[in-house]
Amino acid sequence: MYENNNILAGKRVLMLFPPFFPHFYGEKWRKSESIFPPLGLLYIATPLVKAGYSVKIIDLQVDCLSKQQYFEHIKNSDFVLISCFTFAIDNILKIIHDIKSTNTKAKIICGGPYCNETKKHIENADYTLFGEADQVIANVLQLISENESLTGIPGLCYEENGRRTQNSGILIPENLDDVDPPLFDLVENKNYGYVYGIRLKNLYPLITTRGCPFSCKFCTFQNVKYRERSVENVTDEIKLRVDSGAKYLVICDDNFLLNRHRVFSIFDYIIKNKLKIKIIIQGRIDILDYELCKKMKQANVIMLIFGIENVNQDVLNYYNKKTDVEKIRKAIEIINSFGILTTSGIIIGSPIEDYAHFKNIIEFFKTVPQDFINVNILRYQYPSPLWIKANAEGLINDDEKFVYANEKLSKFSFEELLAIQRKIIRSFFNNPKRIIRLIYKLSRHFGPVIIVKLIIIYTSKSIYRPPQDFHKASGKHQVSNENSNPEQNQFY
Ligand code: B12
Ligand code: SF4
Repeated sequence: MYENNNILAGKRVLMLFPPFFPHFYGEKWRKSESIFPPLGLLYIATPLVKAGYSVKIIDLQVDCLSKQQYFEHIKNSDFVLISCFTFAIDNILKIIHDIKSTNTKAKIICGGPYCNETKKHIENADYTLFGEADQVIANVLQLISENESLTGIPGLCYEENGRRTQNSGILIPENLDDVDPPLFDLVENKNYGYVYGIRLKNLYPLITTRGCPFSCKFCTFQNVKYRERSVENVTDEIKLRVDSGAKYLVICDDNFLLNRHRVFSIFDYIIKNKLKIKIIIQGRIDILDYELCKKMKQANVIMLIFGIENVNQDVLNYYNKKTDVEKIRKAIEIINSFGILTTSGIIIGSPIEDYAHFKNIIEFFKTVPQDFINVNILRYQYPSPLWIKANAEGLINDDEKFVYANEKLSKFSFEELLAIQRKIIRSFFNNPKRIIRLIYKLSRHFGPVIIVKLIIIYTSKSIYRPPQDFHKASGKHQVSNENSNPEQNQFY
């Protein structure tokens, strides 16, 4: 049953990636088109496989399990490791309940972004481990197996003699070069690589830095020390992926484009070694200029994905984004001049935004050669600075760990913001020049077939998934239109 048994294989480790949607096995199971496998789990799988454990990864978003299969996996495990995302928390609690009622011997260990952000033990789990677990996980499993003391493991929370103990500190690897790369072999038969409904085969994610030196007010990722892998360590992994058949590489650091010298060195390696790989980069625009774009073009970068968040300077300042609108405009123009695709994430619904701000967003995108946008409604998520402020002001209750902007938190109801979101997206794509440019760029980078696929998807209106899908899963948000103002609705 376990794919990577070796002679040392002893204890069986089941790694679970829970989905956001309510039915995660059985007939009502709903597929999510995921771009990447769960990277955090793949990172911690490497040391466990190395130590001789039999490791199985189940991504409940992409693996369609019958009820029987789901419980079989649980029954046949000595350890169940769960990666915890906030949106999935209700499902995580259900999974823990299922494990406890099926396999009393299995030890449940939780970790991941939700745990790191909330610093809270997951109810009924045996252990919650805070921090980046790469260098400590094998040790934790060994100590548990041998019934040894766990007091030396920083950031581990567990029950001892009927009392909950939380060891002080958390472990994050200082030198990322000491961390083994993620073990993609464990998910090689699963279907990943979906972007806007289209599957790009042989697409791999790459993380070259961890942590972030910025402090955007809406972001939950605060005070995590910024660290870089060395150029050599990164290029070794790039080579490894290319050798194993990768066609696309998505660099999904929060801050890849931060250290100019390092970024140039990585691209120089790709160019010098004529690596046949198409690169997509996610990040900020801080160091972007003509020289860097030229280098990117030579290294076969085909798309840049930015969280620009807004194109109103007062909103950017409100979010503490530390960037300016003119810089954003210039960056998009330069990137476009090299034929590279751009996607930007926009957030609407801050307390200072009114219709004039939304009109500015629409006007801005009429004048810049941007190819795609994602428009998201501002999410107040614990423990972002915005959530903490709104909570202190009594606008969000302690148990509402994520709430979308609504009439209490902004000048608009959630429904009005949804309508504004649609309006911005429609206006963005209702632009023949943009569509022609998009068709040209897409067919150059991905071949003409992609255009047909995109047209089908776009006309069936599934090009973006409205955020209320998550609310259905979490049940936390009440949509209200009590404060709708018909006059203002003219905007829609
Ligand atoms: C790359 C990335 C993505 C990728 C890939 C995600 C994936 N499947 O792994 C894509 C673009 C697909 C993505 C999508 C989303 N993402 Co994302 N993403 C990131 C990003 C930038 C890096 C994640 C990463 O790989 N880090 C490197 C690995 C090594 O770190 P890690 O995942 O945290 O794992 C370490 C520890 O957490 C821990 N750990 C993890 N799991 C477990 C389990 C156990 C048992 C233990 C002990 C330890 C442990 O050890 C790991 C190794 O050190 C982070 C921000 C960040 N810098 O972390 C956001 C982040 C993880 N994403 C986030 C969100 C919200 C999303 C989306 C829901 C966005 C959306 N609205 O659609 C989706 C859904 C993801 C999904 N269902 O797969 C949030 C999560 C917040 C939260 N509390 O849940 C983050 C933190 C960004 C943020 N600040 O808001 N994301
Ligand atoms: S939004 Fe990005 S740049 Fe801003 S704090 Fe979060 S991770 Fe850092």
